[in-house]
Amino acid sequence: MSTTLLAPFALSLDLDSGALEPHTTRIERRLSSLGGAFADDAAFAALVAAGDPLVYAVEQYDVPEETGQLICCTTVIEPGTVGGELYMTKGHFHADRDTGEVYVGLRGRGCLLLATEDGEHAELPMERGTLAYVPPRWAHRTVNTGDVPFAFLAVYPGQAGHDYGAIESKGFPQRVFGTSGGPEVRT
Ligand code: M6P
Ligand code: ZN
Repeated sequence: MSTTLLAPFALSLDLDSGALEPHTTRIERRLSSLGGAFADDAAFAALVAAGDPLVYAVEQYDVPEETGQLICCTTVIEPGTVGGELYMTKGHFHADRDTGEVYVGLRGRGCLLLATEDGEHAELPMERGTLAYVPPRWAHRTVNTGDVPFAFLAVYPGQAGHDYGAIESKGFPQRVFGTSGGPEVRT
């Protein structure tokens, strides 16, 4: 099968906010869609009941999910905590494990959590200008470790796909909490 011949395009990426215009998809993830991700179930339930806050949004200009294409999207994670644990993305492996990803930090501060199926783990601090490489076979999740929205650009292969199942059942080996001394990664 040959790759779809697309017309070239250029988008406007706001380097200060992460807004991508135009975009064809915007996914907003509210806290209720992150069930089981945070350690403190009672704090989670109370925050969902009190208004179910927006945790993060992803904007993307869609291209076909096929080999050879590159998917570009931005993610903006709001500042906030659930029982002291900092707001984060769901996190995923790629369904096609043989695909990597590149992240570029745009705004705020974050931490990229990585983990393999064997339990190896790594944590990479991110800020504006950080280019972080997610090698194939590493699950990845981002955490907002600052006081303002944390925004970053992601580019990954069209055939990668998202596998959320393993993370939903096993989680990551590390959790990141906000403390008076700053963000603290606990394993
Ligand atoms: C980045 C990319 C996307 C991903 C998004 C949110 O922008 O890795 O593929 O969808 O972060 O992460 P998640 O899908 O784990 O919620
Ligand atoms: Zn990914």
